[in-house]
Amino acid sequence: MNKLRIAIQKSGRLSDKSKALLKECGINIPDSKKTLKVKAVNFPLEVLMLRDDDIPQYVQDGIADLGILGENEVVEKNKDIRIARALGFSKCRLCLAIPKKDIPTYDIEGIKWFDGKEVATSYPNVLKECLKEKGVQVKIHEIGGSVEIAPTIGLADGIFDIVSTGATLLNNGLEEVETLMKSQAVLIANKDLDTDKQQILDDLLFRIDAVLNAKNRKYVMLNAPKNKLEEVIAILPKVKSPTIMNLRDDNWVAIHAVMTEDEFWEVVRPLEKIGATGILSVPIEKIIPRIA
Ligand code: PRT
Ligand code: ZN
Repeated sequence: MNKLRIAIQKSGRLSDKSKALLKECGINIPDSKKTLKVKAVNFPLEVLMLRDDDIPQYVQDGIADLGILGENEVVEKNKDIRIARALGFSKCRLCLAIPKKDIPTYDIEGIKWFDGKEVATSYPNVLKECLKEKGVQVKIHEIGGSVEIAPTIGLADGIFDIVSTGATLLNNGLEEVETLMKSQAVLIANKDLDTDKQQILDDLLFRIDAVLNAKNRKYVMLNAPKNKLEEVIAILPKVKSPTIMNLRDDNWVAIHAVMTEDEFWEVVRPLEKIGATGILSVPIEKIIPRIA
C-alpha cells in the first residue's frame, strides 16, 4: 500500500510538538530513540527524523513528501515546495535588535540607522528579502548560532534573530527595534504528489484541521432558570445556537455551548449574576470543520 513520508525535526524545539500533533491526529508512532525512520502503526505514514535545515531540500526532491518546520526556515531555504497548513505552534518573531546604548540614535533615524551597518544572523536570506522592501542595505555576517553575542564581541552593529520571550536579548544588553517576520510551525508538501499520496495528505489534513479547530475551544455547560433563558442566550457568544435541554426540575434548563477560553472568561461572571449555576468548562479534542 502506498504511504506518505513525513520529515520532522529529530531533536529541538519542534520535535516533541510535531510528534504530539501526529498523536492528536490519532496516528501512533512507535517510540524510537535510535532509528531515524519509523512507520506509523495505524496510518499510511512513515516518519523521518532530520535536522530542520535539511527538511525543505528533502521535500523538494521528493525524498520526503511532507515536512514540519518553522516558516522562517522555509523562507530561508527558498525551495520549490508548498505550505499545506499553518500549524499554530512554535510561534516566534524574527527581529532586528541593537545594543541599548544605540537606542537614542535609532529613535531619531528609525530603520535607516541600519544603512551600511553590519548585522549578524543565521537567516541571511530572510533578512535580505525583508530589508529589500524597506530600501535598507546592510552587510550580513552569517553565523550558525549564539547570534546575540555578535555586537559585544565587535562582530556586528546589530543582530537579526528569532525572539520568543525576549529574555535572550535582555540578557545580552540588546533591544528589539523592528519585527521583520512572524513565524510558526508549518506543514510543507512536495508539489508533485501522485493521486494516492494526495489522497492520504487530504486525510491527514482533515485530521489536522479537526485538531486545530478544537485548540483553545471549550465545551461549556451550565444550568439556568427557565425564565432566564433568553438572557443567558444573549450573553453567550453569538456563534451558533446553543443546545438547550430540559432538567427534571421543570423550572430549570441545561445549556451547552462551544466557545474560546477568552469568551468563557468574558461570559462567566454575567452568567452567574443572572442566576446560572453549575458552570463547567471542559476541553475539546477534535472539532470536525463544517464544509463551506
Ligand atoms: O538541530 P536543528 O537544526 O534541527 O534545530 P535548530 O537548532 O536549527 O532549531 P531549534 O530547535 O532551535 O528551533 C526550531 C524552530 O523553532 C525555529 O526555526 C523557529 O521556527 C522555532 N522557534 C520558536 C525558535 C524559538 N521559538 C526561539 N526562541 N527558535 C529559536 N529560538 C531561540 C532564538 O534563536 C534565540 O536564541 O531562542 C532564543 C530567543 O528566545 P527568547 O525566549 O529568549 O526570546
Ligand atoms: Zn536548524
